[in-house]
Amino acid sequence: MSIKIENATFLVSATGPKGWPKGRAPEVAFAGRSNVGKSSLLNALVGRKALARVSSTPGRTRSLNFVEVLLAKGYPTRSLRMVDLPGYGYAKVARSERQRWGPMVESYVTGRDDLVLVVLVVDARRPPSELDIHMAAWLQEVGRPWICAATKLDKLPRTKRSAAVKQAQGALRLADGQVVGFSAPEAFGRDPIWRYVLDACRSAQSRSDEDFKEEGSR
Ligand SMILES: Nc1nc2c(ncn2[C@@H]2O[C@H](COP(=O)(O)OP(=O)(O)OP(=O)(O)O)[C@@H](O)[C@H]2O)c(=O)[nH]1
Ligand SMILES: [Mg+2]
Repeated sequence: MSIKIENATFLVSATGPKGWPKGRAPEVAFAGRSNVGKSSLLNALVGRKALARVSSTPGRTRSLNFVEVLLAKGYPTRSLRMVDLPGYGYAKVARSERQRWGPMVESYVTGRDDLVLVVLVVDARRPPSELDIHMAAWLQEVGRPWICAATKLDKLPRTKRSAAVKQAQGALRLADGQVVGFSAPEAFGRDPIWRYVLDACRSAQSRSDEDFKEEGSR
């Protein structure tokens, strides 16, 4: 499967619920440590170089950045949004900035009705950090569907890649296949992530169709 995207555009940058886009569409959010490669992963998924800003300075993404993605005709979900979340764990970000991170991400992940999937991005070259494990446990606790992308896999020799993915899977307590090995420059890992994204959109859609039917029959 190679996803066919008709268009992808930067929508809006928001620091709180008032700035979140109006109008319903399934959303997929990318969470993870600062500088791990969230924005690069988002860009690689939609096949665009600079929709979400990538930088050499960690902690660059400081608000929620919404990207609108329109898929080609024939997909059950044509329109969805991808949300680049600010990264955690960067010590040099001012304390005041770090204090804003919690509520900004927390209110979105717990309160956004249209959030159908969170992709937790970790660095394939090292074991998930305490903060990553904490984040995973929190996603589990709030009951959001989530998967993990172990990125920068191109920086590991081929012989070490599957062990790195397995290590992340164990540390984050995920099932087989739920950690996807990824590389932005080599663009691998795109297909399995898209499969999760489309599945999540589809199950959210059928849930909301059922709610609709139930409302009608009441
Ligand atoms: N080799 C390699 N480098 C990558 C990959 N993904 C990201 N990078 C590099 O890692 C750095 C950080 O990437 P970003 O995508 O800006 O990371 P981020 O998680 O969005 O960072 P913040 O927004 O600061 O939290 C950049 O220099 C990227 O070019 C990858 O898959 N492989
Ligand atoms: Mg970023």
